[in-house]
Parts: sequence; C-alpha cells; structure tokens
Amino acid sequence: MDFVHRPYQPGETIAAVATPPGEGGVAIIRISGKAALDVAEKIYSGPIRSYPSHKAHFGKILDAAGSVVDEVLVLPMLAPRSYTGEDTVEIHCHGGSLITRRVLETVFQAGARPAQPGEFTFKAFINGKLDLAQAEAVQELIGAKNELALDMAEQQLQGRLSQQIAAFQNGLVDIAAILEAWVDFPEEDLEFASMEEVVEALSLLKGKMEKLRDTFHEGKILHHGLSLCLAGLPNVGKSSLMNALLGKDRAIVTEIPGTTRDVLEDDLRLGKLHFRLIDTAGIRDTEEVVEKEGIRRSKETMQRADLILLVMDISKELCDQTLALLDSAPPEKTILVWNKADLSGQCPSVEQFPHQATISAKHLTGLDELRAQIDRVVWHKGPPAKDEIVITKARHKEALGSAINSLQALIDGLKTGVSPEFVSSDMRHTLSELGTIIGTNISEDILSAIFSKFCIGK
Ligand SMILES: Nc1nc2c(ncn2[C@@H]2O[C@H](COP(=O)(O)OP(=O)(O)OP(=O)(O)O)[C@@H](O)[C@H]2O)c(=O)[nH]1
Ligand SMILES: [Mg+2]
Repeated sequence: MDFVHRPYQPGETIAAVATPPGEGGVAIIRISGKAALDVAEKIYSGPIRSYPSHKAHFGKILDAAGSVVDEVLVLPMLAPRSYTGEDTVEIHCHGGSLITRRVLETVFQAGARPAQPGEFTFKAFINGKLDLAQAEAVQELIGAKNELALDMAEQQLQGRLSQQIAAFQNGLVDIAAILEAWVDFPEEDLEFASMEEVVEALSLLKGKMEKLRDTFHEGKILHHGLSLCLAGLPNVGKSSLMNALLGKDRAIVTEIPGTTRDVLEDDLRLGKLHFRLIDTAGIRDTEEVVEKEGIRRSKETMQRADLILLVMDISKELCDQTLALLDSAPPEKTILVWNKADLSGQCPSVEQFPHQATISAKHLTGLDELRAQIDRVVWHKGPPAKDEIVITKARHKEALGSAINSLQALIDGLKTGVSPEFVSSDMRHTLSELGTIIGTNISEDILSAIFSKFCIGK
C-alpha cells in the first residue's frame, strides 16, 4: 500500500479500468482530472472537444504511431457534472483483459497516471460531490452480500446517515448558542431556556445518538455476516447437520466417531442473513496426534464463532464429556441442538440454555424451527426496518461513542453547576467527533486509510 505514503494529489489526471478484471463484453476505462480531455484528444480518432457532454460517440483509439488499438465508444462528462466533479472521459472498449490493458497503456502514455485505490471516490469527496459517509456507502454498495445490506448502503449513499448526523450537530449548535449567551450576558434574565430545559434537550439528543450507535449490532450482521460453528462430541451428527443446512453433500458423514478431523467451511444463506458455516471435529479425549490438533481447532473455532450450534445425540445419556462441553459453551451465543430425534430418547433438561431445538439431521425434521431459532438469537430485536438508519462501520460507532461520552461530560458539568464556559470544550469535542463521520475534522491519515480499502477504478 505505497499509496499511504503518497497522498492523493487532487489536481492530477488519473485513469483506471472501472469494470472487473477478466473477459467481458465491454470494459470501461475511466479518465478523470483537468487534463482528461487532452489525454482523450491525443488518442481518440474524433474531435472529442466538440462533443456535447454526456453523449457517447463511436470511434477508434490510436497509439502514438497512429495504429488502431481498439474500436470504442467515448463518453465525455464535463465538470462539475461527473462522479468526481472533474472533467471525466469514459472509454468503452472490448472486454478482453489484454485489449483493455493495451487501451489503458495508451491512456497512460498520453499523460494520465494510474489511479490509486478509491481515488475516483476520493476526488468526489474532495470536490464536495459526496461526504465521507456517502463515500463509504459506495464501497458498501459494491460489497453488499444481501438485499438488506444493499438497502442500507443505498440509504447511506442518498445521505440519510449524513442528514441524521447534521441534525445532531444542528441541535447541539442551537444549545451552544444558549450557553454562549449565558456566558456573554450573565446578568440578563434570559427567559428562553432554563438550565433544566438545556439539560433535558441535551439528554434527548444523547438518547438519539445512543440509539444510532446501537444499530451497529444489526449493521455489522448485515454487512459482515456471521460465523456459525457446529460443535459437539464425535458422531452426534454435526456434519450431517452441515449438509442438511447447506442442502448439499459437503462434509463426509460416517458412523465412525472422529470422521471430521479438520475445520470445514461454507457459505450459508438463511433468509436475509449470510453466514460462514463451520463444521468441526468432535470433541473427546484422545492421544491421536491428528485428531488432537483437530479438537484444538474445534475449541478455538467455538471461542471465536458468533453463534454455536452445540449438537447433542438425543439417544445417548449425558456423559462427563458432554457436561464439560456444556459448561464451556456461553449460553447467550449457543443453540442446543438435540439431534437424532427419530431414535428413542428424551432430551434431558439443561436449563442454562435458553435456546434449544430438536431435529433429525438425517431425516430433515425440525430444521425450519432451528432456522427460526437462529434468526431469533441473531437479532436482538428483529431485523431493521427497510428505512431505518443503521451504522455499519466501526469507525462510525467509535465516533458516536466518543461524542456520547463528551456529551455526558457536558451534561454532568451543567448539572453540577459548572459555569457554561468550562463545558464548552466538551461541546466542541462532541461536535468534532460527529464531524468525523461525514468527513469534516478528519486527518489525511484517516482519509488515506478509508480510501485505500476501495478497489482501483472506484
Ligand atoms: N438416526 C439418526 N442418525 C443420524 C442422524 N444424524 C446423523 N446420524 C448418523 O450419525 C452418524 C454420525 O454422523 P456425522 O454427521 O458424521 O456426525 P459428526 O458429529 O459429524 O461426527 P464426527 O465428525 O465424527 O465428529 C452417521 O452414521 C449419521 O448417519 C439423525 O438425525 N438420526
Ligand atoms: Mg463430522
């Protein structure tokens, strides 16, 4: 990531392939910057400067020797009406990887330089086309793995998170004005607000900020998905359950205890959710070297997983090993799955686990109820409504957390009778932390870190 040491130079003209690598019908090369039209003029067969903005034209890309590189469509988009806010030219060429590279090389030879990751979106941010929260939404939109995550990203791109943050800032600025008036005109009886009213208004704002911060639980689930670990003693049916949930023959199933020896993973979609489903080796005491390592990995996977399906064989009595395993599983993130319900047996009461399901992985019974249980455990209070504002970035959560802390310090200060002028630094800090979410008060390092996670060409 050499780009971190070489900050973006907003004035420069950059180019990159904007479409995914590989073969395709069409590839798009994007050129943006002051010299975008100069570059295009040098390599394009037609009078591109005379074309109206936002209209595509058919022609040829020519190299320095005048040989045809490709037949293309060119699409000039003049500043400020472009994604970056600068003069932009898109070249739509044939989609082979070699031909695309050749056209791009020609563009570089004509004076553009290779774009760094996220640099087009960075330009859009610098030129005021998007604020930072919207720029981050672009990345989430591209990476969305489910419909709900896509809806959320779309809303953030439309500026709904930014509007919410601006509403918090405006509320605070109004109150800051009252505090200032108290400092500037102490002897005047300012009737428009009492200290109690100010404290109440601040507390109300703080409550709303906390509510937004707490949506990170849902946001994280939506955006990053969850890990779901199958654990239990050998032979209880973990791998059978993996296959049943996936609807395919992914893991080896045999009647021999100790069949699975390594950690196996696959993607699982359940309703609106995206999981990483992980099958593990059955846990038991063994001296066998390979199995022992497998069991070490099982325990590690259990620890790290967001959710555990602890599989039990309903036809077996609870043994010491089972009891030890039950003790090691945190009940709040565990669903106890009583398998082999087709065999005779009764599930003993294991009351510390509020979430339990009875199934047969072999005969595919009880699976709908298990899926419903998973859904209930995952969402603390149901999935977010389509139009709810949800934060998905740890960065946003931290900024809100820090803003909430200084707002609390401000409220405490006012309540204990500290003079308003002494709480003004808490007010400033609250405002500036909120500002970092939309990109005011933000250091170049943080900007670099954010945009470097984008792909090249975006
Ligand atoms: N009767 C019955 N047998 C089952 C059920 N689920 C799994 N089995 C059988 O139990 C045996 C073990 O199944 P696996 O899925 O391999 O069990 P596992 O927990 O992955 O075992 P290890 O990989 O050895 O830890 C196989 O013979 C399965 O056919 C069930 O619901 N009912
Ligand atoms: Mg197995």
